[in-house]
Amino acid sequence: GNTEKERTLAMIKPDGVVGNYSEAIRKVVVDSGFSICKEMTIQLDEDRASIFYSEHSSKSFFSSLIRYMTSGPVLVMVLEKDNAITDWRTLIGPTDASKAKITHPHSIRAMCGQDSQRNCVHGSDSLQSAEREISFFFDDKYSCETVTIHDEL
Ligand code: DGI
Repeated sequence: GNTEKERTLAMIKPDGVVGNYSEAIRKVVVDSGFSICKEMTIQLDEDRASIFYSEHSSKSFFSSLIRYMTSGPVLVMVLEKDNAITDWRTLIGPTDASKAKITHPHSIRAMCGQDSQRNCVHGSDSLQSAEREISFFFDDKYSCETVTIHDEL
């Protein structure tokens, strides 16, 4: 039969890109068994950042979040592996990077984030979010060649 691996959207946020963490993060990604299917560096504008984070539009931190997310380029990646969504969320650690440094010292956010806003990386939080966020950045849905494993047994 065919086994579909799972995909998630990972993003290195402006503080991560500017702080030169992209290579270190890519190494963690690959060492943790993810395939990087797609990768793109992009400068978000206010409209696009607002749509990406629309679920937070009523929050007090929204305008600050959009200013931060548009302050420089981001690196978006489609990652693929079994259980990619949950495993990437586990690797990046809790939202507040200052807390992550204490509770999850080996997480990516502990490595390169600073606080609850400047937390260096993003990861989709559900299958539904992953599908929305991947198609938000990438239109070629079937371009990841490693997506299907043809089991011989
Ligand atoms: O899925 P996460 O990124 O871990 O967290 P989330 O979906 O709750 O929030 C999305 C982003 O919004 C988060 O990565 C940074 C920002 N954010 C969340 N909570 C706060 C925040 N920004 C500020 N300034 N203050 C917050 O409390």
